Amino acid sequence: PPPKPVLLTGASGNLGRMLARELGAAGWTLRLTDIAPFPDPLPPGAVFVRADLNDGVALLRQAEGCGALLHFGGVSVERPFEEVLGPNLRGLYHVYEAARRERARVVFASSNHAIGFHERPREGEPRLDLDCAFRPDGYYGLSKAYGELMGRLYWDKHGVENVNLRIGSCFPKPTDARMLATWLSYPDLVRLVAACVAAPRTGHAVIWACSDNPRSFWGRDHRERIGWRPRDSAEAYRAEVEGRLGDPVAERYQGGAYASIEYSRAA
Ligand code: 15L
Repeated sequence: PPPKPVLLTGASGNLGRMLARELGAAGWTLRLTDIAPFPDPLPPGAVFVRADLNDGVALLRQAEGCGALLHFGGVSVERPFEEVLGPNLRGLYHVYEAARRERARVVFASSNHAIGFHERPREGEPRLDLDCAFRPDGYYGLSKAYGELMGRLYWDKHGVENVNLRIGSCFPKPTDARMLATWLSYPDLVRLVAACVAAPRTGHAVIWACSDNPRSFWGRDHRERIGWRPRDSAEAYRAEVEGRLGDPVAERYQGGAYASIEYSRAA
Protein backbone atom coordinates (compact mmCIF):
# COMPACT_ATOMS: atom_id res chain seq x y z
CA PRO A 1 0.00 0.00 0.00
CA PRO A 2 1.07 3.64 -0.55
CA PRO A 3 3.07 5.18 2.31
CA LYS A 4 0.73 8.19 2.74
CA PRO A 5 -3.07 8.34 3.05
CA VAL A 6 -5.04 8.55 -0.19
CA LEU A 7 -8.14 10.73 -0.61
CA LEU A 8 -11.00 9.34 -2.70
CA THR A 9 -13.73 11.76 -3.82
CA GLY A 10 -17.02 10.36 -5.07
CA ALA A 11 -16.61 7.52 -2.59
CA SER A 12 -20.36 6.83 -2.49
CA GLY A 13 -20.65 6.45 -6.27
CA ASN A 14 -20.48 3.16 -8.15
CA LEU A 15 -16.77 3.30 -8.89
CA GLY A 16 -15.95 4.99 -5.57
CA ARG A 17 -17.59 2.24 -3.54
CA MET A 18 -15.84 -0.46 -5.53
CA LEU A 19 -12.45 1.27 -5.20
CA ALA A 20 -12.96 1.91 -1.47
CA ARG A 21 -13.71 -1.77 -0.95
CA GLU A 22 -10.84 -3.09 -3.06
CA LEU A 23 -8.14 -0.60 -2.04
CA GLY A 24 -9.24 -0.81 1.59
CA ALA A 25 -8.94 -4.60 1.44
CA ALA A 26 -5.43 -4.14 -0.02
CA GLY A 27 -4.44 -2.25 3.14
CA TRP A 28 -4.59 1.35 1.84
CA THR A 29 -5.20 4.16 4.33
CA LEU A 30 -8.21 5.84 2.76
CA ARG A 31 -9.94 9.16 3.33
CA LEU A 32 -13.34 8.92 1.72
CA THR A 33 -15.58 11.83 0.82
CA ASP A 34 -18.85 12.38 -1.03
CA ILE A 35 -21.89 14.63 -0.89
CA ALA A 36 -24.01 11.49 -0.32
CA PRO A 37 -23.61 9.24 2.72
CA PHE A 38 -21.28 6.26 2.33
CA PRO A 39 -23.67 3.32 2.02
CA ASP A 40 -21.31 0.45 2.85
CA PRO A 41 -19.44 -0.65 5.96
CA LEU A 42 -16.26 1.44 6.19
CA PRO A 43 -13.16 -0.45 5.03
CA PRO A 44 -10.59 -0.99 7.81
CA GLY A 45 -8.53 2.16 8.45
CA ALA A 46 -10.82 4.38 6.36
CA VAL A 47 -12.57 7.56 7.46
CA PHE A 48 -15.53 9.11 5.67
CA VAL A 49 -16.31 12.84 5.64
CA ARG A 50 -19.46 14.07 3.98
CA ALA A 51 -18.75 17.21 1.92
CA ASP A 52 -19.65 19.11 -1.22
CA LEU A 53 -16.97 19.57 -3.90
CA ASN A 54 -18.05 23.22 -3.96
CA ASP A 55 -16.49 23.55 -0.50
CA GLY A 56 -12.80 24.24 -1.11
CA VAL A 57 -11.91 24.56 2.57
CA ALA A 58 -13.36 21.12 3.31
CA LEU A 59 -11.26 19.61 0.51
CA LEU A 60 -8.07 21.26 1.76
CA ARG A 61 -8.72 19.78 5.18
CA GLN A 62 -9.45 16.29 3.87
CA ALA A 63 -6.36 16.28 1.67
CA GLU A 64 -4.00 17.19 4.51
CA GLY A 65 -1.10 14.71 4.58
CA CYS A 66 -2.33 12.78 1.53
CA GLY A 67 0.07 11.58 -1.17
CA ALA A 68 -2.58 11.08 -3.84
CA LEU A 69 -6.07 12.36 -4.59
CA LEU A 70 -8.30 9.99 -6.54
CA HIS A 71 -10.91 12.31 -8.01
CA PHE A 72 -13.99 10.25 -8.84
CA GLY A 73 -16.51 12.80 -7.53
CA GLY A 74 -18.87 15.08 -9.43
CA VAL A 75 -21.73 14.69 -11.84
CA SER A 76 -21.15 11.44 -13.75
CA VAL A 77 -23.72 11.61 -16.54
CA GLU A 78 -25.06 14.25 -18.94
CA ARG A 79 -26.92 16.99 -17.03
CA PRO A 80 -27.88 20.64 -17.65
CA PHE A 81 -24.93 23.05 -17.54
CA GLU A 82 -25.90 24.65 -14.23
CA GLU A 83 -25.84 21.26 -12.50
CA VAL A 84 -22.43 20.37 -13.91
CA LEU A 85 -20.79 23.71 -13.14
CA GLY A 86 -20.34 23.50 -9.36
CA PRO A 87 -19.22 19.92 -8.75
CA ASN A 88 -17.30 19.38 -12.00
CA LEU A 89 -15.67 22.74 -12.72
CA ARG A 90 -15.35 24.52 -9.38
CA GLY A 91 -14.81 21.14 -7.69
CA LEU A 92 -11.89 20.36 -10.00
CA TYR A 93 -10.24 23.62 -9.03
CA HIS A 94 -10.60 22.75 -5.36
CA VAL A 95 -9.08 19.31 -5.91
CA TYR A 96 -6.11 20.79 -7.75
CA GLU A 97 -5.55 23.51 -5.16
CA ALA A 98 -5.48 20.83 -2.46
CA ALA A 99 -3.04 18.75 -4.54
CA ARG A 100 -0.81 21.76 -5.04
CA ARG A 101 -0.69 22.46 -1.34
CA GLU A 102 0.03 18.82 -0.42
CA ARG A 103 2.35 18.18 -3.39
CA ALA A 104 0.06 15.24 -4.02
CA ARG A 105 -0.61 13.43 -7.30
CA VAL A 106 -4.09 13.58 -8.84
CA VAL A 107 -5.73 10.60 -10.52
CA PHE A 108 -8.73 12.00 -12.39
CA ALA A 109 -11.70 9.98 -13.56
CA SER A 110 -12.02 11.60 -16.98
CA SER A 111 -14.31 10.05 -19.55
CA ASN A 112 -14.63 9.02 -23.19
CA HIS A 113 -17.31 11.72 -23.39
CA ALA A 114 -14.52 14.34 -23.55
CA ILE A 115 -13.92 13.00 -27.08
CA GLY A 116 -17.36 11.44 -27.68
CA PHE A 117 -18.09 13.25 -30.95
CA HIS A 118 -15.31 11.46 -32.80
CA GLU A 119 -16.88 8.96 -35.16
CA ARG A 120 -16.36 5.31 -34.40
CA PRO A 121 -13.60 3.80 -36.56
CA ARG A 122 -14.77 1.30 -39.16
CA GLU A 123 -12.90 -1.97 -39.47
CA GLY A 124 -9.33 -1.35 -40.62
CA GLU A 125 -9.50 2.40 -39.89
CA PRO A 126 -6.95 3.84 -37.46
CA ARG A 127 -7.84 4.17 -33.79
CA LEU A 128 -7.77 7.47 -31.95
CA ASP A 129 -4.46 8.51 -30.41
CA LEU A 130 -3.79 11.06 -27.71
CA ASP A 131 -3.17 13.81 -30.24
CA CYS A 132 -6.86 13.75 -31.18
CA ALA A 133 -8.91 16.88 -30.47
CA PHE A 134 -11.30 17.10 -27.57
CA ARG A 135 -14.78 16.62 -29.04
CA PRO A 136 -17.10 16.62 -26.02
CA ASP A 137 -20.56 15.19 -26.59
CA GLY A 138 -22.29 17.31 -23.92
CA TYR A 139 -21.74 19.50 -20.85
CA TYR A 140 -20.58 16.49 -18.87
CA GLY A 141 -17.95 15.58 -21.47
CA LEU A 142 -16.95 19.23 -21.69
CA SER A 143 -16.32 19.25 -17.92
CA LYS A 144 -14.03 16.22 -18.33
CA ALA A 145 -12.04 17.98 -21.07
CA TYR A 146 -11.75 20.96 -18.71
CA GLY A 147 -10.52 18.61 -15.97
CA GLU A 148 -7.80 17.19 -18.20
CA LEU A 149 -6.70 20.70 -19.16
CA MET A 150 -6.70 21.70 -15.49
CA GLY A 151 -4.21 18.86 -15.01
CA ARG A 152 -2.16 20.14 -17.93
CA LEU A 153 -2.05 23.61 -16.34
CA TYR A 154 -1.15 22.44 -12.82
CA TRP A 155 1.65 20.23 -14.14
CA ASP A 156 3.12 22.94 -16.37
CA LYS A 157 2.80 25.72 -13.83
CA HIS A 158 3.16 23.98 -10.45
CA GLY A 159 4.57 20.51 -11.12
CA VAL A 160 1.45 18.80 -9.77
CA GLU A 161 1.53 15.30 -11.27
CA ASN A 162 -1.71 13.95 -12.67
CA VAL A 163 -3.01 10.94 -14.54
CA ASN A 164 -6.23 11.39 -16.49
CA LEU A 165 -8.17 8.20 -17.04
CA ARG A 166 -10.41 8.50 -20.09
CA ILE A 167 -12.71 5.83 -18.79
CA GLY A 168 -14.84 4.02 -21.37
CA SER A 169 -17.67 2.11 -19.68
CA CYS A 170 -16.72 0.77 -16.26
CA PHE A 171 -19.42 -1.65 -15.15
CA PRO A 172 -19.47 -5.24 -13.85
CA LYS A 173 -19.97 -6.40 -17.46
CA PRO A 174 -20.76 -4.98 -20.91
CA THR A 175 -24.48 -4.36 -21.41
CA ASP A 176 -24.66 -3.23 -25.06
CA ALA A 177 -22.73 -3.60 -28.33
CA ARG A 178 -20.84 -0.31 -27.89
CA MET A 179 -19.25 -1.65 -24.75
CA LEU A 180 -17.46 -4.31 -26.80
CA ALA A 181 -15.18 -1.34 -27.55
CA THR A 182 -15.48 0.80 -24.41
CA TRP A 183 -15.80 -1.65 -21.50
CA LEU A 184 -13.35 -1.42 -18.58
CA SER A 185 -13.57 -4.24 -16.04
CA TYR A 186 -13.52 -3.45 -12.34
CA PRO A 187 -10.29 -5.42 -11.77
CA ASP A 188 -8.58 -3.57 -14.66
CA LEU A 189 -9.61 -0.23 -13.09
CA VAL A 190 -8.34 -1.25 -9.64
CA ARG A 191 -4.97 -2.27 -11.11
CA LEU A 192 -4.85 0.95 -13.13
CA VAL A 193 -5.48 3.17 -10.11
CA ALA A 194 -2.89 1.26 -8.08
CA ALA A 195 -0.35 1.68 -10.90
CA CYS A 196 -1.10 5.41 -11.15
CA VAL A 197 -0.36 5.87 -7.46
CA ALA A 198 2.73 3.61 -7.46
CA ALA A 199 4.44 4.97 -10.61
CA PRO A 200 7.66 6.78 -9.66
CA ARG A 201 6.93 9.74 -11.98
CA THR A 202 3.91 10.45 -14.13
CA GLY A 203 4.06 14.10 -15.15
CA HIS A 204 0.79 14.91 -16.94
CA ALA A 205 -0.43 11.61 -18.35
CA VAL A 206 -3.54 10.47 -20.21
CA ILE A 207 -4.74 6.88 -20.40
CA TRP A 208 -7.43 5.31 -22.58
CA ALA A 209 -9.07 3.39 -19.77
CA CYS A 210 -10.69 0.36 -21.36
CA SER A 211 -9.95 -3.33 -21.07
CA ASP A 212 -7.99 -5.28 -23.69
CA ASN A 213 -10.94 -5.17 -26.11
CA PRO A 214 -10.17 -6.16 -29.71
CA ARG A 215 -12.81 -3.65 -30.87
CA SER A 216 -11.47 -0.71 -28.85
CA PHE A 217 -11.71 2.73 -30.53
CA TRP A 218 -8.43 3.85 -28.95
CA GLY A 219 -4.72 3.55 -29.61
CA ARG A 220 -1.51 4.67 -27.94
CA ASP A 221 -1.32 6.49 -24.63
CA HIS A 222 1.00 6.95 -21.62
CA ARG A 223 0.50 3.50 -20.08
CA GLU A 224 4.17 2.58 -20.26
CA ARG A 225 4.96 5.50 -17.98
CA ILE A 226 2.37 4.20 -15.53
CA GLY A 227 3.26 0.51 -15.85
CA TRP A 228 -0.26 -0.75 -16.61
CA ARG A 229 -1.77 -3.16 -19.08
CA PRO A 230 -5.38 -4.33 -19.04
CA ARG A 231 -5.92 -8.07 -18.61
CA ASP A 232 -9.66 -8.49 -19.21
CA SER A 233 -11.58 -8.28 -22.49
CA ALA A 234 -15.17 -7.50 -23.46
CA GLU A 235 -15.00 -10.13 -26.20
CA ALA A 236 -16.16 -12.84 -23.82
CA TYR A 237 -19.59 -11.10 -23.74
CA ARG A 238 -19.93 -10.64 -27.49
CA ALA A 239 -22.78 -13.07 -28.12
CA GLU A 240 -24.73 -11.60 -25.21
CA VAL A 241 -24.64 -7.92 -26.30
CA GLU A 242 -23.90 -7.85 -30.03
CA GLY A 243 -27.44 -7.00 -31.14
CA ARG A 244 -28.00 -4.27 -28.54
CA LEU A 245 -27.68 -1.13 -30.67
CA GLY A 246 -28.71 2.50 -30.17
CA ASP A 247 -30.22 5.10 -32.51
CA PRO A 248 -28.26 6.11 -35.66
CA VAL A 249 -26.58 9.13 -34.03
CA ALA A 250 -25.53 7.03 -31.04
CA GLU A 251 -24.15 4.32 -33.31
CA ARG A 252 -22.14 6.78 -35.36
CA TYR A 253 -20.24 8.42 -32.50
CA GLN A 254 -17.92 7.05 -29.83
CA GLY A 255 -19.92 8.63 -27.01
CA GLY A 256 -22.97 6.59 -28.02
CA ALA A 257 -26.27 7.69 -26.49
CA TYR A 258 -24.71 10.83 -24.98
CA ALA A 259 -24.18 12.20 -28.51
CA SER A 260 -27.87 11.92 -29.32
CA ILE A 261 -29.12 13.71 -26.18
CA GLU A 262 -30.76 16.94 -27.48
CA TYR A 263 -29.02 16.43 -30.84
CA SER A 264 -30.47 19.04 -33.19
CA ARG A 265 -27.98 19.36 -36.01
CA ALA A 266 -29.47 19.03 -39.48
CA ALA A 267 -28.40 15.80 -41.20
C1 15L B 1 -19.50 7.86 -18.43
O1 15L B 1 -18.70 8.79 -18.40
C2 15L B 1 -20.51 7.66 -17.36
O2 15L B 1 -20.06 8.08 -16.10
C3 15L B 1 -21.00 6.24 -17.29
O3 15L B 1 -22.19 6.21 -16.51
C4 15L B 1 -21.25 5.64 -18.68
O4 15L B 1 -22.30 6.31 -19.31
C5 15L B 1 -19.98 5.75 -19.50
O5 15L B 1 -19.52 7.07 -19.54
C6 15L B 1 -20.15 5.25 -20.93
O6 15L B 1 -19.83 5.98 -21.86
O7 15L B 1 -20.55 4.09 -21.11
